[in-house]
Amino acid sequence: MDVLVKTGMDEALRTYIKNDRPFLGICLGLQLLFEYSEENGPDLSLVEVSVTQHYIPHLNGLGLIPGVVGRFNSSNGFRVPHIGWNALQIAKDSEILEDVGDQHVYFVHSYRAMPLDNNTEWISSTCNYGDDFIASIRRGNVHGVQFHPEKSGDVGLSILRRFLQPNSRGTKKPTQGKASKLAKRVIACLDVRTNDKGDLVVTKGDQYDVREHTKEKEVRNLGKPVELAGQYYKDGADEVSFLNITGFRDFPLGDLPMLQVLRHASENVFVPLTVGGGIRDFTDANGRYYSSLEVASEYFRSGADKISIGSDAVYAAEEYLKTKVKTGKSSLEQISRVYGNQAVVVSIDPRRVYLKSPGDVEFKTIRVTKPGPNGEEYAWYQCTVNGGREGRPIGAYELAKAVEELGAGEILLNCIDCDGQGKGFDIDLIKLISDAVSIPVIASSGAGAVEHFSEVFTKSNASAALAAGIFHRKEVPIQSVKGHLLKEGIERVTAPP
Ligand code: 1PR
Repeated sequence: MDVLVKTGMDEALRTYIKNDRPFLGICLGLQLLFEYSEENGPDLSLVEVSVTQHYIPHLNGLGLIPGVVGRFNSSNGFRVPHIGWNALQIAKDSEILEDVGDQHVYFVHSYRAMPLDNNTEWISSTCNYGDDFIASIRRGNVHGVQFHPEKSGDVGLSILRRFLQPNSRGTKKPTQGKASKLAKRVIACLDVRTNDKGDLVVTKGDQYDVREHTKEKEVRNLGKPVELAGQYYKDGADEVSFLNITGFRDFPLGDLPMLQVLRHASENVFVPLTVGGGIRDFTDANGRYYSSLEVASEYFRSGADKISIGSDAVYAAEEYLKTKVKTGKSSLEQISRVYGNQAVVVSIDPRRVYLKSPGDVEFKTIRVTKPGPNGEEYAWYQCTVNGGREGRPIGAYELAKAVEELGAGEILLNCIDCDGQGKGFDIDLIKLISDAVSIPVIASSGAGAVEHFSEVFTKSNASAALAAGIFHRKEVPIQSVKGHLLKEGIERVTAPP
């Protein structure tokens, strides 16, 4: 809205829409049609200077549709942001939604507008997430959708096609989507780094060791990042993550191949892309300073929908727990302030440390399901930085709660002990963290069979499960995971007809 007002586009848009010219607003593009939004209070001290110069404290919308865009209420047990695939309840004929039916579409947002008596005439569909909120509007040639058609796979592409080519719209009545819950997501993860020959490859470690156990100790090469991402999209992955695993030492903006990977992948992959690795403030060899916000912005511009912060989030959480002050200066706070917390994932790399007694450390301790090698019944999960190379004085539990307060929108929960072992997710850890926070948690590390996915979804509150090795080695296809979840009655993304 700030940019629209500054450039005079707000008035032009109002006139354009009132004249019933073709319009499709996506996510914020729908939200700005309402009267005003509660998002982004006037806390100017936390905003980048370039943004504050033109900052409007009370964010008015275009005021074309009655209603206020407010925050989801997380107190009723629903995790905020609302991230993932959900179904629509069609309220009226919208033409562009004709092919949706029972299929899920992808949402990622913390704010939404609600149906009111005086805006019902606009509403073409709603979605239920705790409450029924407005998922799309339509009046004449004016459309708006809260979800992301450009990230909703084939069904999303059909929505865009129907908008762009009105002649392709039929007279078919849209079929009603059946009531659905937010689907549990299945995510394919690509750990990416340069191998010893200088090629960017997808690699995969055992407990984070990505080198072959041969004399040469080469970096394991499991394929090319863009090709594999495209393959996983076709196979039905609900999201794809790229982790630039040597980003902690190689500056990502110097590592242009990673940006190119994102650009090329986003040309063919129409589900959300997350990228992580190396997001921090950096001064290059020529003394030029880059803020973490610049690094993240470059990733977003290259096609990422979410960025993931590892090491830098650990330092920020340690500082926050020590001082109890939110400085607004950490990469996590800056990026979530500018891009919204739904765009910021924190990747945690914990290692299990067994204990004889729960009082042995100052960190949150749990009673483990399986005792340790010396019969220990307790453990804590120590966070690490730099790809597991350095243990830090903070537990995964303390970190998760701190980063939620600092503005993380989601947690990617790895476990070094389980990584690449194929023996299942660390349910003790995932239960601990997913019960501790109200943002979505992605379970990661250890998937070896379809049953491991249903296990993690039934025994913990994880919102998504991520795997790498079994997909790269073609041991378990993504579709078998989804077929299994369907059989077990776990809500998962519906396949196209
Ligand atoms: O610290 O902000 O630069 O971020 C670095 C990122 O790179 C972090 O997200 C960190 O988890 C990741 N990373 C660093 N080193 C490694 C490594 O493997 N040597 N990969 C690494 C982490 C874990 C998962 C893996 C799952 C599933 N890999 O990404 O994909 O464990 O594997 P599985 O299904 O085969 O068990 P920063």
